[in-house]
Amino acid sequence: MSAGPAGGTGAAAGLDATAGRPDGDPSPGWDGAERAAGLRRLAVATLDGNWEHDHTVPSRTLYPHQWSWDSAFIAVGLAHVRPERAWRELRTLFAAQWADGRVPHIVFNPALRVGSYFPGPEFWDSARADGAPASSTSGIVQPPVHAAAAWLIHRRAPSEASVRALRWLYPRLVAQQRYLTGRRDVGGAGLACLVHPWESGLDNSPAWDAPMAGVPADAAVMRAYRRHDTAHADAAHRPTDLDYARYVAIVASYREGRYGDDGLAGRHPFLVECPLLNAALGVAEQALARIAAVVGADPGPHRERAARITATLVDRLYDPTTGTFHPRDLRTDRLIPARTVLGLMPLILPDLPARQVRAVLTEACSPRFGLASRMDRPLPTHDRTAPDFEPLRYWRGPSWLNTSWLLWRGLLTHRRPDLAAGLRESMLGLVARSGCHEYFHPDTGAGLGSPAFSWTASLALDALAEG
Ligand code: 9WN
Repeated sequence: MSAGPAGGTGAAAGLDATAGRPDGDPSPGWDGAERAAGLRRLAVATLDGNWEHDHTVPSRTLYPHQWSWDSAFIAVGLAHVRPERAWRELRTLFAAQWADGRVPHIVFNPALRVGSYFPGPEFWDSARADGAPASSTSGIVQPPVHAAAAWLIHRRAPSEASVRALRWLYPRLVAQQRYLTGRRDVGGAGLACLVHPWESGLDNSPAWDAPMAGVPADAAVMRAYRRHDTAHADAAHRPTDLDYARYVAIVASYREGRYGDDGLAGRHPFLVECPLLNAALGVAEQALARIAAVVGADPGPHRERAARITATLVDRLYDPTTGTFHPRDLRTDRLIPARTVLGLMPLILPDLPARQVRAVLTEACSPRFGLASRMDRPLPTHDRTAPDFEPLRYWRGPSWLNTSWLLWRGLLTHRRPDLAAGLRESMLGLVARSGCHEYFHPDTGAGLGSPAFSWTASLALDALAEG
């Protein structure tokens, strides 16, 4: 393996970065400084346009509230251009943290009219749950990428203000971890489980087809609701009405128990351990160890927990016969066979054992995902060779910048500058050609979904700066 990633920042540029970059200038090597500057202008304008007094909306049309993991990705990009806003983004999100430590996947903006998103605050009805915050939120979570984001922001420009921000965030990030590894350890092995496909962030991934098939629901239920997404995006690209009926049924079941986690194993219709959510959990402990050292807390327990999470992830979610990671369906206690981009995500773990690093790289570079130092097509979200690969439908094939960015950070961590450079070039090329779209056609690179999507803008900024 090569000695360090392009740009020479070594393992420092992974999600557990140990050193920041000295400046915010885009890499002059990226296809000409002018092109990089144009991209940067577009990204900043997109983020500014989506700023909403104390947070950034993922998209003004499709997603007009605040989303949890979006905010973490957004903050990473904002750190390069609007550092104060990066901290504000995280503070606003964590101000809506529940008493049990869960960070809700949506924080609703009370100023918006009823019906501006489905399912909205009236559907989630968080006010009836114990320990919910004063603001209306959803009751489920998303992958905990926030501690890593906070660390990247601080490393980007360490200052008194960033140390203050870390001090405020640290106990909240610890509580978030405690919730996920405590109440959400339904399998009892030390990993967190998803109670809804939305918690994965890759909502409609083929990985969820098998567990979703067991959720009793009837598409006709959706006649009682008004879907907001299909009014703003092509219905053929979005989940079906039957998918939505199941999404709604799973929320209804969780809401019935007021979002309590006791006894989930016996009563909840969807329980899955996900490689991405748990890899994020491990990286969060690595980041917390570094943050602890800055705020005067003990990094030791975080390091120990990080090592345990990685070992358990390998033990429970790695399949030596396929050579990749798979989600585990806790209702059947079986690995889900679909080979999706989720299987590559544990590469973000700096302590992933060499055998699994090799396996993930082999999988990523196979025709299934096409990772290469010169990529001819963008990284898809599902195995291109699978019969259920769909180039247009949500998370079932198209390319998203966040999954590419996570893999890119993993490649930097594991010192593969050749592959990291190829992926970065592919990511930036997509945005330069098609704009800050929500996602991209995995063959042509055409922009799909929302045209002014925040994390596409922010992660492009981050990739530009780390070149
Ligand atoms: C449901 C906001 C979110 C992202 C998810 C993405 C999509 C919502 C939806 O948009 O999910 O949470 O309505 O489809 O799948 O990853 O956080 O951008």
